[in-house]
Amino acid sequence: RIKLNQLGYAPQASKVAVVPEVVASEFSVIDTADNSVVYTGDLSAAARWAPANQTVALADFSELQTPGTYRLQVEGADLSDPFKVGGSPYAELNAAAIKAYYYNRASTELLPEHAGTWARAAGHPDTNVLVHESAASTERPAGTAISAPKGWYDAGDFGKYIVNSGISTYTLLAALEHNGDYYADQDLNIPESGNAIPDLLDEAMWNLEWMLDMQDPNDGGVYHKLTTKGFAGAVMPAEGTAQRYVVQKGTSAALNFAAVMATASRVVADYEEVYSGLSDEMLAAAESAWQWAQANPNVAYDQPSDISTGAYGDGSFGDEFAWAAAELYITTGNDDYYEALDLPSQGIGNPGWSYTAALAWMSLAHHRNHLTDAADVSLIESGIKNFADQLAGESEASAYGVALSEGDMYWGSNGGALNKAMMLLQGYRLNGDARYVQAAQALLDYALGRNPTDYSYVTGFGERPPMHIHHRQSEADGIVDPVPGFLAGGPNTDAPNDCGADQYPAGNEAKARAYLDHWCSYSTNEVTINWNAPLVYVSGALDEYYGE
Ligand code: 9MR
Repeated sequence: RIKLNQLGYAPQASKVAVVPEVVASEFSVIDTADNSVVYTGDLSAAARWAPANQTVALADFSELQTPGTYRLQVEGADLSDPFKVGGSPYAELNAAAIKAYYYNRASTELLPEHAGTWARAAGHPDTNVLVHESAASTERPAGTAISAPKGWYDAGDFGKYIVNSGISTYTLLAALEHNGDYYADQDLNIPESGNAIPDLLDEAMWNLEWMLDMQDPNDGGVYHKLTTKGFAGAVMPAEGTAQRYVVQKGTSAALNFAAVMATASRVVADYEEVYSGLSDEMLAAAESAWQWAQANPNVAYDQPSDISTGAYGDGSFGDEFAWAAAELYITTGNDDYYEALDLPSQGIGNPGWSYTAALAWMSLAHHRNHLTDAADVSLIESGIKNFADQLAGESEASAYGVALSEGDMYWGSNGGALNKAMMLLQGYRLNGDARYVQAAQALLDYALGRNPTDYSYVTGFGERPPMHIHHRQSEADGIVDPVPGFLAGGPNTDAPNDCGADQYPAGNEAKARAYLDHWCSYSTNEVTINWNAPLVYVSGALDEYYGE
């Protein structure tokens, strides 16, 4: 099959398809309206792409800008799926990717007027959560009941994890900070739609309110997670009624919390008339969590023996310290935080739940013209530029034309791909270099069908979306279509025993093909708040740049 973005392209966008190895050296684009050939071009020389262990050529039809519905034709290959050029091809995708968070809200029923066929009863009120013995303190001994409602379910499970809420909530807030006009009037049809707040912020607030309750007001420490002792089966939220606990305080939780609350503090400050006092409250919460982490700089999460939900364990805290310090610095203008950040010694790699230093660079770059004299703005700019150059170079050297190699095929590879796109867009935001947008577009294309599995990895979008995501509601609700707007984790070979290694196509021979659209495949077909977040950021940014 010819592999391309199954949602299509804005007229000005770069448009590249991946063609399996064929004898032909040319391709043509035909208009589906009358089968006329509207564009012809040369295929690139075929080359091998290691992650798929396949030899492919590229068809670049970026010059085709006339709106319409087309197919790509290459002798020796099947006619491609139809695709569109024109309009705002990612507006609905962006709205759905945000609405996926609404569908994953804990502690509330989803009404038919907002959720349509996916309406469901409330689950997990979380008003009677017990302090697990691993989190016991003098003021809150084991078994103390606390209330920490709302928040999003992390993923296909019903857990609420502070560490993963960190990058996820931040990324949504960054989308709003960076592309505020785009989100100002978006109508997601969520319960808060129509209030004075952008729907994206309303949605983020659902999780921020929960996060605030995860801080122990007695010492500023933050619980690592709120979950049952083990995972629930494939049931609806209302049936997941086992006792929930807050488990362990830790350095990573405190710093993720501090970074997100410092970010949220400056975002909600623009809406003081609605969120009276909340900005100050969030900043105070961030600073007390930071203080707790100063006093407890090396408390790694250590899963208690009676708990088996997600660990999100991370033993290296330098990147979390840097990120929290950066956000506190930007929000307060206090140079002590800039010193604590120690920017010259922070590298930049692709962000992820366990690696957050890149988020410090990203935030500093966005705010670079409003920092105190302490900040080294040229260092900030060169850091972002160097990383974006590296990614653009990877993209241009790749046979698939995407900045992905075998090492990128880890658990959550699709989220990783879109985080690379987000970082490329940080380069574009600095200097407007079109190469960065092209490489970001290629990664979004990858997620939407330009990949070796031929899936568009977002539920409800494209010709061949996943139908059996590892998501309890989607599995248990008896509805054929999964909850829409969720990005499947994507191919990897980290835990093939979930379905049985022999079930996965190609396995270690071709990691980018190791994907199964099956409920059993929690390692490749689960959905999470952290993977959806860069889908939101990137689809919104590209739609804003190129959409109509
Ligand atoms: O995203 C996490 C991935 O990086 C880890 O390799 C994997 C195994 O530890 O866990 C993933 O996170 C899961 C979390 O622990 C629980 N909720 C579902 C998450 C996605 O699978």
